Amino acid sequence: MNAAGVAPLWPMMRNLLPHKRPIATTKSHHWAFADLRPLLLRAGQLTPVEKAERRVLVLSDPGRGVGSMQATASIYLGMQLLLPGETAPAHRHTPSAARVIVEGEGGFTIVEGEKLPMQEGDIVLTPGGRWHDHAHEGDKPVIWLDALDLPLFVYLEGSYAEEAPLQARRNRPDASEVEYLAAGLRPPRSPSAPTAQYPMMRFPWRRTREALHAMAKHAGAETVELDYVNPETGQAVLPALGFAALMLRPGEVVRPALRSTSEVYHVVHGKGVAMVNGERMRWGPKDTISIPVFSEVTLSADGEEAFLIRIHDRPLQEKLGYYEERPR
Ligand code: GTQ
Repeated sequence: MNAAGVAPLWPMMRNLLPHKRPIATTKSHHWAFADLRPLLLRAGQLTPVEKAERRVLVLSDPGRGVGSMQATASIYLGMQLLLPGETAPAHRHTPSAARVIVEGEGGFTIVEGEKLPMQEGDIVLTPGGRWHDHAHEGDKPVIWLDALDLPLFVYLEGSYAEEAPLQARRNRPDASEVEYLAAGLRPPRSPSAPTAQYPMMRFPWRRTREALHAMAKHAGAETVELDYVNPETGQAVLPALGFAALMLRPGEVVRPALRSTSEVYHVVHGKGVAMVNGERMRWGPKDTISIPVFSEVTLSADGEEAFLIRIHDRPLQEKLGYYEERPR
């Protein structure tokens, strides 16, 4: 069989097609920001950004072993550092990225000429195929969490990048401060002018937080959660990855349905406990937790309110037609 270039299916059948639910390779993990920050700052001392191109520590899935370049099957996560005055050169690549800003002020990403300021808790998109570079006008380090659908592109043998000089910046605020300042309002569109595929590439945290707060006042027993959407289409903001913001009221316990997605929770604010398939994790501000497919997750906040951003691959799974939720 080996010589003929074939292999029997039957010994592998149940690995490929397990009964009733998939087998997760991903192992849930809690990355404490307090552990990552000193390592990242040390990398900042040792590794010039010109040499690194992107100065990033990748959050490696323990289920895939040391040095793994992914956090879950579909989600790559990296903690990126930019020091005052530094720039990370322009490039574009097939995978899409989003950044959640973790620490610092004065950083920004330029996507196709649009300057997107980075403030803590903001989500900034760099969709696949779009030129982007990063820069920093502040006086302290800036740190953000990169989330990319990179593992899919690597698996598909579709991952590559092109490089270019830094981009010129348009001298106006980004679309979240101009065209899409208020929910439910957008500029009129003429039939001859097609809308941009990614009309809004920055989601300011201040507004997300206000919206969650307002919901929380009237939510009763419901979970206080908002999906990030493309303001023109109401669809997910990127082709494969989706984002949601979750507020836990003081002492609140949230038990989501079992979902077919792999996921990541990033803590913007607050402290609490996560139980993931029976494993207890204590989380605090700026920590990150990975969640394998169909996990039993229970989240609870300590005495004060908490805010988390959830990153997941539901948009991809819906395109493939298999997204599913199962009751606890
Ligand atoms: O900032 O463009 O963490 O291209 C990995 C690949 C960040 C980026 C990463 C990238 C970037």
